[in-house]
Amino acid sequence: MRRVLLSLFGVALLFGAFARPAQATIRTYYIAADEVVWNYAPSGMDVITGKPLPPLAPKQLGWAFHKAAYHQYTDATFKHMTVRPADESYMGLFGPVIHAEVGDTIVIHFKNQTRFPLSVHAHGMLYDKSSEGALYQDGMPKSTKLGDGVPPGQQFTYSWRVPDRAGPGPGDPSSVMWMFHSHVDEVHDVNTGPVGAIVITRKGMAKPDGTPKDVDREIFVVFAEEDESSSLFFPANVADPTINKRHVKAAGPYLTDDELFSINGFVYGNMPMPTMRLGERVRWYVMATMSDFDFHTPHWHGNTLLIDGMRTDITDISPMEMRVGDMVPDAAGIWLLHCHVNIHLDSGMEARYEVLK
Ligand SMILES: [Cu+2]
Repeated sequence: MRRVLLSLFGVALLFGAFARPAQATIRTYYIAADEVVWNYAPSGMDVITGKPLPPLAPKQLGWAFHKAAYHQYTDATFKHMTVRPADESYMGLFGPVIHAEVGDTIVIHFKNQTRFPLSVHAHGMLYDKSSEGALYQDGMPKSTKLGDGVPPGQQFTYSWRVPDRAGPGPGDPSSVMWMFHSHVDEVHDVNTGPVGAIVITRKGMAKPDGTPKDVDREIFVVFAEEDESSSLFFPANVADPTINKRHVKAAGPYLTDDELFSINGFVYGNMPMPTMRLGERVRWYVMATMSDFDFHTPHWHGNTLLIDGMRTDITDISPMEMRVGDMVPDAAGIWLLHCHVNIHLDSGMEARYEVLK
């Protein structure tokens, strides 16, 4: 009898240990997809050379287009957009950035404020089929598919868990980046614009806001060959005389010269400069989107980085590839950051960053 009681006591202790609530944080974000008119070269200049932009190609609509972007909002009313600080204006079309620590759960309240069905599909996270945000025949009942294509004006809540395998691996620094984007009609959705980032910090390495403790400044850059003739807005852009001022005729897809080799939605140095200070621990999150040939070789002038444990000032990214690089700048000044693929560089895939004293 005594032995039975003891084992029951043991089972109770064990149960207690497992039933103790985990130290997990729920990170809640309100994100809408909004329609914007986006100008890739708002200064109207080639800021790198100080000269005018190159002349429009014969079938180029212009430098500005109707696009969609994800925006963060303060609450469930989706009335107040979260104000992006001035020092993050360089992020342009890209964002928002979600931060979480391994063990957390991320909840995204999504509202589609555009005219097209769109979704939020996350890379790297652990989710149920209903939170995948990708539309295809996956054997699931229709009742689970609302998040795979949220109709205009409607909302959906995605829930993603952040287990170890969503966080940094043994060779990674204290945080890794994943992307999220719309995946109803993936090729067209991504060229329409909405793409954001998720930073996952190693367990025990996150500040309360989820950013890594051993980093002073995080910088995000997306190298994207934006094919505007693959955008969902393509017919609307062609038909809009404020966008298509020269009335370029385009009867079907791929009939314009609108492939913009952009960084965060900017070409020819129009990206506002991200700034950092000498000696700061700067973490660069770099990725490519997808297009006909979204292979890029970002090159940082002036300073070096540690990527995959190796020292470099250049890296390579394939379509939708994501990379993390750590820089401790020791050279002050304004420095070029550009793609080393010649045709991309010639087409304006260049920006600058500034290291302050
Ligand atoms: Cu490139």
